[in-house]
Amino acid sequence: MNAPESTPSPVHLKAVSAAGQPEPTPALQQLYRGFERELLVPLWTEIGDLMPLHPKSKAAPHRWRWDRLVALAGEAGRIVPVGRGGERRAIALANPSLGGKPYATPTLWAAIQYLMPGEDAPEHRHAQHAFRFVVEGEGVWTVVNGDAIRMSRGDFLPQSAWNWHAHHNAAQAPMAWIDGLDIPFAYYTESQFFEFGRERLSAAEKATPQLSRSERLWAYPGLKPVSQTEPLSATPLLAYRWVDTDRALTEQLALEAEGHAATLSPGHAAVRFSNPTNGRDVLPTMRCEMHRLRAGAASRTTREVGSSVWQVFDGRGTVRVGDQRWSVDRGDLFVVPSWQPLSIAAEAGAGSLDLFRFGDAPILEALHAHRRQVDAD
Ligand code: GTQ
Ligand code: FE2
Repeated sequence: MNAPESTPSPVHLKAVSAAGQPEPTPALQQLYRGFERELLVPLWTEIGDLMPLHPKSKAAPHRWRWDRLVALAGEAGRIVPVGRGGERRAIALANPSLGGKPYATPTLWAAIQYLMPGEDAPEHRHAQHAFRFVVEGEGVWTVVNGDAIRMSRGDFLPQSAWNWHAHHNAAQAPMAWIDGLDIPFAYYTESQFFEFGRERLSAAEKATPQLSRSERLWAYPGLKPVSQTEPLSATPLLAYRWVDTDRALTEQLALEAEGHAATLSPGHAAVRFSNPTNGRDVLPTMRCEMHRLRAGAASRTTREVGSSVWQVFDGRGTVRVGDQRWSVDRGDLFVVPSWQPLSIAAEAGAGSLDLFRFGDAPILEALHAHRRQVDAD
C-alpha cells in the first residue's frame, strides 16, 4: 500500500530475520501493516526483550573518578549560582546506556552537590526519598524541618519524603558530598510531588550544633524514647555518625579474628543503616550500607535483582562488574546494574577498603521480586 518495500518497518525486519517467526509471506506483511495501523504489537516479535530468561539491564556498569567530579563541581561553584528555581548545585551521574538521562541506574539518582562558603540551598520538600553521604570535608549543616544536622566525613544522613530541607555552608571552604535519591523511580511511576519552602533560614536554623535534635532523641542504640514508640516508615534518626559505623565494622573484623561468626565472608564486614522504629531499611525505597574489606580480602561474587551505586570511602582495590574491571580509589563511584555479577577486592599490603553503597532492594523486596545469588568461588 503506502510504505514502499525498500523501507520496511522494524517489525517487518524482525519477522524475516528472527528464529521462531512465521514465514515472511505477503499475507504476513499485510497482517503486520494492519497491526501498525491499529497500534497493535504482537508478543512473538518482542518476547526476547520483554520476557528474557533473567534480567538484562539497559544500564551499563560504569565507574566515575572522584577527582574529576570534584574538579567540575568546583568549576560549577565558581560559575553557577545556587538559589530558588534550580534549587541545588547538584550534578548527576548519567549512566552511559540510559540515553543521556541523569540517571545512574534505571531507579536511582546519584549526584555530587557543592556549596561555596556561606552559601545556602533554599528550603523545599518532595515526594522523593533522599540521603547525603560525605566522603570528605565538613562545614555544611543540612536543616531538616528546622533541625540543623552537621555533615562530616563518613556521616550518612537519610532524609525521607516530604520533609522540609535546606543546606547551609557555615564554613570558610567549599564542601562537596553525594546525594542519593529515587528520582528515576518516581519519574517512571509518575508519583512526584514538590513544594517550595521559605527563601531564607532563620538565625536559629543557621545554628551549628554538634548534635541535631533527632540524634539527641534517637541515637542511643537499642533505646527508644518511650514517648515515641509508634513504628515509622522512614527513620527519625537523621544522622548516622562515622565514629559508630567505623567501630561496628572494626568490631566485626575483630570478632572474626577471634573465631566468632560476624562477617559476610572472610575479611568482609558490612553494616546496614536501619530505621530504629521498625528495624527495616533506613528509607522505604533505598537500602544503604557500609562495607569494609580487610587488606588483601575479596568479596564473594554476587548478583542481585535491582541496581546499586557504590562509592569508595577509603582505601584502594579492584572491582569487577559484569565484563568490566576497574581499579578504584577514594571517592570513586560505580554502578552495578540488575543481575550483573559483582566482586570487590581490597589491595594487599595496604589499609582496608571501605565502601558505601545504596540500592533499590526495598522496592523489589516489597513486590516479592528480589533475588540474590552468590556465585561459587
Ligand atoms: O539536596 O535537596 O541531588 O532535592 C537532587 C534533588 C539534591 C537536595 C539532589 C534534591 C536535592
Ligand atoms: Fe531536595
